[in-house]
Amino acid sequence: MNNPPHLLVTGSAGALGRELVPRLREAGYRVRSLDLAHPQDATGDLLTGSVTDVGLVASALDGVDAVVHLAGQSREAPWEDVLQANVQGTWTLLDGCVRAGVRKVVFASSNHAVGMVRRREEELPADEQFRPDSYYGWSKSAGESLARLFVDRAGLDVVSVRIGSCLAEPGNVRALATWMSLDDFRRLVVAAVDPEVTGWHSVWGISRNTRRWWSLEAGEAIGYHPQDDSEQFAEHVLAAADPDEVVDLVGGPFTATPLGEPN
Ligand code: 15L
Repeated sequence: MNNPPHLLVTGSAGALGRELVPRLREAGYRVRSLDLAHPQDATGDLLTGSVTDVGLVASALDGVDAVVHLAGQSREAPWEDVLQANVQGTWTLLDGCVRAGVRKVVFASSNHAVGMVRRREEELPADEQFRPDSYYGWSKSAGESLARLFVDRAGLDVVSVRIGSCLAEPGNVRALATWMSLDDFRRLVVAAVDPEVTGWHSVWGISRNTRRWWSLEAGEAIGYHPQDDSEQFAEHVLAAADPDEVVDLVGGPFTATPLGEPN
């Protein structure tokens, strides 16, 4: 790769960030990390503080070519927390990008933006209409909508990823369909930060799972060609299956959690 883009990863110390950053570095990317706190053994270009801090975000964006925005609440949480971390944080980042002249943003949205959608015969497109399952899911739909505003009105290029279950291994029956391997996540980010991917794109963040019911088409269109399949874990997962597990709604267990109560 000639001259890979210089990246900022927000939420770099979170569950996804701490897996993604080393993989991107290994793939040859220069990465700056921003999080509320960093692990003691963290190395490299680190900035510490909140993504809602306008001054800090301006410093974090200085000199980078693209941002992978993972920071924020990643599960159900009280309304005020969700608003602050996910809505205010995403606005601060997007507005900061415009001011800093950073055009490309990869936005970590979530399947929970459409969590109440029920499985149907045809695969779900990656731009399925919003139907959040939680305050958290709503905040991701708000983030997508805000990002689209910044594409249309301020000329940003945004790839919004409706992430499924991004883990080392799928932990339940639902995740056999919704799993994204950590290496496929890196493949997706590498595809998305390519400067030739412009405008607005919404894609599903899943692997090439045999049991998937969300479409890979929009991802493939931007060059995301997942290589992993949860099927290798199926026997083990099915042997421990919970008969009451919610598997026919996109959002699975989030669809039954009381609103605002951490799950
Ligand atoms: C998410 O959005 C969460 O951040 C993650 O913790 C998982 O629960 C995932 O969705 C999922 O739906 O499996």
